[in-house]
Amino acid sequence: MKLLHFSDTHLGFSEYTKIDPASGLNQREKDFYDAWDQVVESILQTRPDIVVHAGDLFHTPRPSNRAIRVALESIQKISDAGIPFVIISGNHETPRIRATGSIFESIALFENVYAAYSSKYERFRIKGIDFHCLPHCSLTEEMEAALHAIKIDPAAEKNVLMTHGAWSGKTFYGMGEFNEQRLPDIEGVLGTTFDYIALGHYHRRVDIKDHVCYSGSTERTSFNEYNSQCGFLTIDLQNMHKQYHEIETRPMIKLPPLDCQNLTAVQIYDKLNQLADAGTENAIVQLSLTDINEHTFIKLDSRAVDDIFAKTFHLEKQFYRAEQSAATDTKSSRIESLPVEFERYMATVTDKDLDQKRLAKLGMDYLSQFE
Ligand SMILES: [Mn+2]
Repeated sequence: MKLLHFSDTHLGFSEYTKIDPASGLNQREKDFYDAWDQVVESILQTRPDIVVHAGDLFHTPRPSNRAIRVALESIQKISDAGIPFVIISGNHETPRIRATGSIFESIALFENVYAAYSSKYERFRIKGIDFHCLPHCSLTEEMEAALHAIKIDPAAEKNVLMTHGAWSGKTFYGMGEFNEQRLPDIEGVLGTTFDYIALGHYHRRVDIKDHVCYSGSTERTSFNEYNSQCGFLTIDLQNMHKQYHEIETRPMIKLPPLDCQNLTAVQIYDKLNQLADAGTENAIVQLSLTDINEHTFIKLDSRAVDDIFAKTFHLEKQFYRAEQSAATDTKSSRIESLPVEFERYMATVTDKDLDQKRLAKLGMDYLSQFE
């Protein structure tokens, strides 16, 4: 019994201003469709027994007509091929207001498609296997309720859990998004073991345990993912043999910071020419020049740097003057989602007169109400 697990396809994502001349589409938007097409191709060619998508099919709750067409056309093909397709909604496509309705209502109309998108637990039995689905829930209480609604039927041959969120064990697998869902060790909470847990949300391919896996995304939505692979997983549920299949995507490169101390502008251009020649063609590139002395800084021509990297797809430049570099050497801090920041703050509160537990709970409740 072969499962194909993919996630976080973010159809409809677009960035930068480059247009694909043939289609007139934003080129980054097209990159995401191309990545999706590669997975769909593979599904139709290798014909896994069941396909699971662990959320963030679309980048937004109201995807563009084009994004909808790309998704429906492919899902129609998978449906016509008789391959069951199980999908849950992620935080990116779940509407904040229920009255908006979900695009998944349309997807669920296809034969062989099983979609869970109503902020509650749903279970589908396909080919003897139970798929326990926990889609993104808008409220923490809904997630709690969904989690405790999970029921194992002894008649099922195998049990697969699908969910979308940030696994929070020793490591926190978050994306730093405001509305992301924190997932506890679900097996620990329920005292149940699943044959496989298909996770979505975290864009890197990670095994939490041998049978608890993030497949990662099929394209990169930010520089945080510059060194991650893009692709999908196949899992044989009989022998738990897993295989990761990388797909071809636009390279995203974070060049090592160039220390410009004691360099003249001309020397900097020389170094940049070498860097640009080392495989930055068609790539999204982040470049940072540090410790530029005042004199050089004035002479440095931003357009000349652009010209050196003319063959890149997109160049993101950061120039730091000598004193600025010193300032940025101080401990960098990253702002996470509000609940994470609140927890961090609570960990620093040492006032003995406070009921810490109660305060933490109250705070979390307010935050989730606000969300
Ligand atoms: Mn995502």
